Amino acid sequence: MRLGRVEQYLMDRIGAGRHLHISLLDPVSTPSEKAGEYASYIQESGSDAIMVGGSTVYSQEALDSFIKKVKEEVSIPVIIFPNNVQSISRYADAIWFMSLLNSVDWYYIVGAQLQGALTVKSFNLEAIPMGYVVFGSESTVAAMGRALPLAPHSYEIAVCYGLAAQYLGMRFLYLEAGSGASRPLPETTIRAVRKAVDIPVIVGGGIRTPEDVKAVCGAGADIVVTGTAIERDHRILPSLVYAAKNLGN
Ligand code: 1GP
Repeated sequence: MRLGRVEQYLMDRIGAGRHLHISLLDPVSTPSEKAGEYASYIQESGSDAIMVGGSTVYSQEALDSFIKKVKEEVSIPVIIFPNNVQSISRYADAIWFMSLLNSVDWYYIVGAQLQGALTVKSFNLEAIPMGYVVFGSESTVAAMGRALPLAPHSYEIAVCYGLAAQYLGMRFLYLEAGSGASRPLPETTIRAVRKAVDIPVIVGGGIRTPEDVKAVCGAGADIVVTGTAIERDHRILPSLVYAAKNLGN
């Protein structure tokens, strides 16, 4: 099977033994007129890609306009991180085609996916299959996605979800502590999942400092995602990227 351009780009970098850093821009909390400027800064800081999305994105029109501004400024891949069917834009390079595995609601496991599938196809958008597992009960994503969130230290269950994602053919696994979480996922959980699964592991939520990045990557995350840290003070970004890139596997 031939991988899409963005997936190949990610896999080449992971295959070269690198830890990737991806910056998350939430179009609801990022002023639209700043989209291009922020994107350009993210690329200059060395991030490997930009994810665009958030739990409360509600307008495809606004998302289109946001992504167009981002794309005008950068050459790194722009990947949609969708919360629902309105988060599909023809202007992105790819979309995480994701299933919220620990939702109790059919809609977030496969319903939104079947409703969005023809739109993804008609936009000729690269779909990258991903299993998404949410931890911590206080996050917006847990509430919006009707998740039965895992306790951060529940590594045994996280391993089972990770294996299930892999055996179902998903090609990435995202361990989500929730945007704005007070701390990143515990290293024990990341390490146990990394050890058990063969697909790349993405970790996000609550990663604020270079020390957090080192801990998460050291425990085995192939990709770290940060959003809130940059929103609070963008000057932290180069040091987060540096921490990921200078920690060999
Ligand atoms: C959210 O994991 C991402 O889906 C990023 O979380 O905003 O806490 O960096 P933060």
